[in-house]
Amino acid sequence: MTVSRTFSIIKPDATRRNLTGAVTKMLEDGGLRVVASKRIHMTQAQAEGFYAVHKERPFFGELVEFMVSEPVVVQVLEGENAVLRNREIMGATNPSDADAGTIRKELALSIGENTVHGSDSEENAAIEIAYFFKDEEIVG
Ligand code: DAT
Ligand code: MG
Repeated sequence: MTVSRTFSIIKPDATRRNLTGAVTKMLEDGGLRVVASKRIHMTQAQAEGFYAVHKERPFFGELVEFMVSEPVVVQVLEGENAVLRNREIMGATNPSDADAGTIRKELALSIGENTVHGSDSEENAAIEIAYFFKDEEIVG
């Protein structure tokens, strides 16, 4: 068994609707363990840096504006094939394309306000974890 880590954000649409616990329960029920967690209000610079890969996309401004609109909960998740497992639990980016039982199908409001972020590769997971957490904040 290969235990690995991924990075997750419970987005503003979820914190606003008091769904931090509901989202976390779906992650835990899916086999992932929260090994670091903090509630933060992202700055504009933090959000722009985090989503820099999308800066040429037409939705970039809207995405950054949304991510700084309310607090978020950033988390490090651990489990077997954590990156892939988390993407399965999250469901497709657009909630109308997501499978039943996934976080986005059950809880997301729209393609923009889609409740959770999850790293898309092991390499990006390491970069994203380091963007928000110091090593000593992660307790496995
Ligand atoms: P994911 O979050 O599933 O990895 P992504 O990396 O392609 O999706 O995009 C990052 C976020 O940007 C996504 O969670 C919501 C927003 N987004 C993506 N496509 C969008 C679109 N067509 N319109 C509005 N927001 C979009
Ligand atoms: Mg992505």
